[in-house]
Amino acid sequence: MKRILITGALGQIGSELTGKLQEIYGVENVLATDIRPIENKDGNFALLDVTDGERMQQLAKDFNADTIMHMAALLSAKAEGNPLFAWNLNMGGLMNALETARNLGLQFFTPSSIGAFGPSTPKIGTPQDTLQRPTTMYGVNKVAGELLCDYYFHRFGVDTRGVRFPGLVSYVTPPGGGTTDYAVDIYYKALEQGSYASYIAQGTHMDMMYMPDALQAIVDLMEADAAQLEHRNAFNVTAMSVDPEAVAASIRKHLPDFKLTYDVDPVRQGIAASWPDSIDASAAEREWGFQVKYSLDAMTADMLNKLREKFAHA
Ligand code: AKB
Repeated sequence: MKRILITGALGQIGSELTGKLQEIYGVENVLATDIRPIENKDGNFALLDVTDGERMQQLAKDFNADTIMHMAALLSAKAEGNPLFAWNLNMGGLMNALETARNLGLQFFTPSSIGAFGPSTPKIGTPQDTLQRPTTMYGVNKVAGELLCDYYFHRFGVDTRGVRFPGLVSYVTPPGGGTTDYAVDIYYKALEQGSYASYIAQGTHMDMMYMPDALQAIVDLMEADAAQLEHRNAFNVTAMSVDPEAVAASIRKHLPDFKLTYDVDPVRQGIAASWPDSIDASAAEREWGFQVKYSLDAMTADMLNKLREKFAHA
């Protein structure tokens, strides 16, 4: 992996992944693309609507890419608001990225999600290989995407790889339109207002991971010896299983007066209730050495420090 084209480079993961890849492989070896223009960033950038497969392939060819990381997607709550648009963007973009990889012989990465599971999936210690009957458009897209990535490997020999991300927490780019976003918002509000009204109900557990661990997981999987990969795509990865109260309790270790209240949003609560409480990441640990550095408390300490610095410089 040395010449990498990233789609969705201004998104929640893409904006940090771009910097990480530039650090590892060199600024000149990363081409960031997004549908929105980029401002004040180092490195190569091109405008790209991922539903335009011809342009995607031309950009990858001109850049002499050997890898494509397809990050552009509509998240779960937004996708429920506009299911047809979500299908066209999430599936159309993915097909274009897979075709680009197939035609140009590129290594390929795309994230799946805990959203690929549904209410009939085992909720606790959700296995790597299990029942997947999601009830959201986002989940339908993710399951179809996982299958397509496997298909492109078996049918065309494309070196496809991917993980199922849990909710990702970061102080850099706010997420947009996800179900797990409360776990980011809560830190901002803790510092700004000393209180937070959670749209996810008390006792609703979901998996989460701190962004530095998520970025390292992507690099480690892409660098892993292909011979060790039994699964290749959609590896369960997680760092913690938390509900809003657990995050609040962790915040109170730094801000003892922090108050958590509830103002539950039925749409996002319904999605959260259909997802696992905790997933089992042992296949990723076994096959490519997946591990995390940040527990809930370590993440909280870092989030609060970094957000304080960010607010001080705003
Ligand atoms: C979302 O909430 O939609 C995402 C995800 C878990 O895929 N963060």
